[in-house]
Amino acid sequence: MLKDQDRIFTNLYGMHDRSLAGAKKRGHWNGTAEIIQRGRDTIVEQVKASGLRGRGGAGFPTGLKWSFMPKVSDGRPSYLVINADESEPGTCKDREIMRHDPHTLIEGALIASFAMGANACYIYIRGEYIREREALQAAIDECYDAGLLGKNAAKSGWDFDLYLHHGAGAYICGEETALLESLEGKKGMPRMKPPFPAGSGLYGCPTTVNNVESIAVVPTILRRGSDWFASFGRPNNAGTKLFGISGHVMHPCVVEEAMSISLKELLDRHCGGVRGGWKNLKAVIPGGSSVPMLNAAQCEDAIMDFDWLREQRSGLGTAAVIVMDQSTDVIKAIWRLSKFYKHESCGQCTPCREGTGWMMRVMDRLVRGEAEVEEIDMLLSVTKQVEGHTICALGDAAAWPIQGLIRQFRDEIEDRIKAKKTGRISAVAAE
Ligand code: L3W
Ligand code: SF4
Repeated sequence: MLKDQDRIFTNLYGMHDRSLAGAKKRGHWNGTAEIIQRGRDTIVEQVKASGLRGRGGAGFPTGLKWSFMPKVSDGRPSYLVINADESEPGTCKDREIMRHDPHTLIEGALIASFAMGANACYIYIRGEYIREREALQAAIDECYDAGLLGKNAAKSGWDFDLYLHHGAGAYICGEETALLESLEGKKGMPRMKPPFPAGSGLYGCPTTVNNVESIAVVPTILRRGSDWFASFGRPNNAGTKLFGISGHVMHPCVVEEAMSISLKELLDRHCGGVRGGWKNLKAVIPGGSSVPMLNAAQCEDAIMDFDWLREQRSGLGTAAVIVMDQSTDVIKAIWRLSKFYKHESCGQCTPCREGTGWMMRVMDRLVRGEAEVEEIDMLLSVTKQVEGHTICALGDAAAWPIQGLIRQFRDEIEDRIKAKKTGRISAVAAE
């Protein structure tokens, strides 16, 4: 278990002093100028050595991503954009950072921007996060007043401005290129990649888009050392990590733990275990709504990191752990997600626009048991035609949970169809 002294986000645990004075007491903004004076290359190398992988869902190595930014400007400015559009169903970890520890994020933004040659950073915050944007804006104002932002920020010799931009409620704006479009004042529609943002991002300029948690851990990594961060978790899965646990546990919570903790320890230690005991567990979505669920047998041995979950054909995603006990109608749970993805598809590419509608309509019948058994394979084939054939990852995200449902609970889907045909069930509420 992670010891208290190794937690980065200590303010989540009861103190709730998010002021600059409180942040300084916890060690933030301590020696920031000295960190910056290590130089760009050293900072990037230290982040690489820490093994930090992006905390937004894809797990791309953070230091490597930073190294794609140009070392010498061709006249275009470089930007850091922080993705705070946390909208993945089940996910609320970045909210905790912005609400309770905004200074950790702001200090990280300054250091990361310097390391990428950016004099400006935009934080794109989910529109519904009203209290969080108030907390962040208050912290940004405090920093300008204290000389930690602006010209010669924190006496580092680096000029740095930080802007907070509010989203307006579209899930797709959490996709990095849709976010950039939205930031430019356009409709939030994903761009084709390549070019990746490091080559052509915000206003056609070199840009790195990083998740809130990825940036907020950087100052502590650079203070305590890459080896310290890399000492947590299995190889290639380094660090401490925020997990947001919801659903059928006794005490849902957001908690910081060492990467590669077992699912059992995570739930028992921090959430009072599964409602009705471990034997009552039916399934777990381990990383937000876009990743396929694990069945109870897989959960027995589950290790909460990128590689173990990928080997199980699931994923760590946003580390939003959604626990479902035996009372759960898993078909209905995934039907609800398919409605969500249909609604949030931006509609610009055909496999996603049409496929999400197809998948939702078949799920509509499956949840009521009003389909033919053969339609299960037809649905699976539709998911395969969507997966990997779209401009952005929303198509995959719509396909994968359905694939997981069919893989883990085909019997339950077939039983429902048979029960409906023989009159054993009359209707399943699908509202
Ligand atoms: C330069 C290359 N850059 C990749 C960069 C790329 C991006 C990052 C990861 O989706 C997933 C998605 C959701 N040269 C590069 C390169 N990059 N190759 O690396 O890229 P990618 O395409 O693997 O993923 P993505 O498009 O960032 C993210 C999943 O996360 N997800 C949840 C998302 C929701 C939230 C939220 O609510 N906050 O994050 C959960 O699983 O489905 O699969 O920066 O540019 N050759
Ligand atoms: Fe839009 Fe869906 Fe295509 Fe992404 S996959 S660009 S959300 S239509």
